[in-house]
Amino acid sequence: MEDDNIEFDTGKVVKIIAMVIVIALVGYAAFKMVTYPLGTPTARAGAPQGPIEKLAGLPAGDIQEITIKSNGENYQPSPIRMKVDVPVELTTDPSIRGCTRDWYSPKLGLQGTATLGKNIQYFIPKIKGTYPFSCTMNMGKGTFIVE
Ligand SMILES: [Cu+2]
Repeated sequence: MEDDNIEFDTGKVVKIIAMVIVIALVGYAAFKMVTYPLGTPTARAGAPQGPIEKLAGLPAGDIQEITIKSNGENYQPSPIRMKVDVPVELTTDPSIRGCTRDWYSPKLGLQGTATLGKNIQYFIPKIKGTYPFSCTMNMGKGTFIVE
């Protein structure tokens, strides 16, 4: 009689485990939506396509050298200006810290990472316009202006 209270109800245990799993999955999905409102970095890898022509290396002739820095919150300079149809040597400064190390601009078709060492990419901006970018969590912000 007394044992009834501590006996395992297998059906109940299975239900509780199933509930915990569902809650964990829903929580994870909600967390991902909050953390990566514009898609996970993996989903974006290779995804950004915009009005630029990516270059394999340092082009001959005129280039414009641009460095992205951070004031600890947003990207600097603000805005970052570049001339249309002139090759860009874009450096992501390794002094950028925290989550802002990873930035991307889906509209321009660019993303970058600030790591120790050189973080340089070459491209030609092809269409004038204003192209916002942000860290992967959409917190730190910056703006490219192609003019
Ligand atoms: Cu962030």
